[in-house]
Amino acid sequence: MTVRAGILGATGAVGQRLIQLLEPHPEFEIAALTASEDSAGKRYDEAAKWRIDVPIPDSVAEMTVGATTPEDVPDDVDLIFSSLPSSVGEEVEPAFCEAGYIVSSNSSNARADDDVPLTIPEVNADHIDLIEVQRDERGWDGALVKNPNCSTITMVPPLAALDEAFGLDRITVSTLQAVSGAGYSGVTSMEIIDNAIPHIGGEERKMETESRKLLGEFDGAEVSWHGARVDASCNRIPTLDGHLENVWTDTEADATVEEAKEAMRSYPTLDLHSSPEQLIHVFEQPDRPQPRLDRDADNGMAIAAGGIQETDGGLQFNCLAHNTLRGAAGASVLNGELLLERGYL
Ligand code: 11C
Repeated sequence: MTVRAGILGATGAVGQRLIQLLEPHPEFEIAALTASEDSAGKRYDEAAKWRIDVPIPDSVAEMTVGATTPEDVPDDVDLIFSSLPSSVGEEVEPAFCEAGYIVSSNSSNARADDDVPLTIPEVNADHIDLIEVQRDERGWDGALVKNPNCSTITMVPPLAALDEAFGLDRITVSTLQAVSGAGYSGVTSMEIIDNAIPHIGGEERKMETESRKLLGEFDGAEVSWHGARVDASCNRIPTLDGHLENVWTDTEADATVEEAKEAMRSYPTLDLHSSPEQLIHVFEQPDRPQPRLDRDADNGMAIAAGGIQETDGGLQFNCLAHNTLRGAAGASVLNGELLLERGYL
C-alpha cells in the first residue's frame, strides 16, 4: 500500500530533508507541497532555495507549491508531514486534523499537551495510542502526532537504555548544537565561525519536559511523566549537521561502564523502513562520537554514544545524532511508518 503524503513547510530546511527521505520511500508518495503565501503558486524549484547536499528530485522540482490550508491539499492525501514554524503550526495543524488528516509533526507546538502522542518509535511506540484519547476529547477524524526536538532525540534513546537497566533519578545535559538546527547551513553558517552561542532559543525547557514525557509510562488513558529531574544547558557551535551532547546521570542502581555499554548496544531497534539496523552505536574511543565522522551512520538514523564513565552515583556519557535526519525529518517519517504499522493509515 502506498500512502499519499503532503508536506507543510516544504521549502524550509526540514521540509527539504523530508523530500530527500520521502521521494524514494517505498510506503509514502509525495502528493502535495505547501509553504508560505509568497511561495504558493510557484514551481517548487523556483520557490525553494535548496540547501542540502543531495540534488532536488526532478519529480518534486516541477510540482506546484500550495498554500498551507486544508483546502489547498487534495482530499486523497492521507498523511501530512509538518515542519512549520511552531507559531504557524499551532494555528494550522489543528485545522488539518479537524479536516480529517493525520499529521506527523516536527513543530514544537503542542508537544507537551496531555492528549498529543510525543513519540520516538524505538523508545515509546505504545504512546501512539494516545490518539484514541485525543480523538475522544477533540472530536477529530484526523490526529496530531509529534516527534521531539532534535536535541531531545539525541539523548533519549541512550537514557531509555540506562533507565531500563538501572533506573534514573537525575539527568544533566550540556549540548553542542549544529547550525542547521537553526534552519541554516553552508555559507551562511560561517556567520558563527570563531564563536559559540550559549542559551539558544528555549531549547533547555524543551529538553527538560520532552524527555520526561518520552520516558514516561502510558496506561491507555494518560502518560505519567518520568520522575527524574532534568537540567539542560544548550549551546550553538559552528558545526553544519550533528548535535553532540554531554550527559550526566544519577542512577538508582549501581552501574558499571561495561553494563552501561551493554544496555545501550542491546537496546532494540524496530523493523520499520527508516529504523537503523542498530539504534545505538557505542564507541570505545574516548574522543568519539564526533559530528563529521559519525552523524551519517545508518542513513543518519542511528544514535552514537561514547566516553562512558562512572561518576559518584551514576554515569557520564557523550551522544550524537544527525539533527535534521534522525532529529527532525527522519523522526517525523518514522512516526509516519509507525502510524501505518499500527493501522492508523
Ligand atoms: C536547534 N533543536 O538546534 C533546535 C531546532 O523544537 O524542533 C529544532 C527546534 C524544535 O536549534
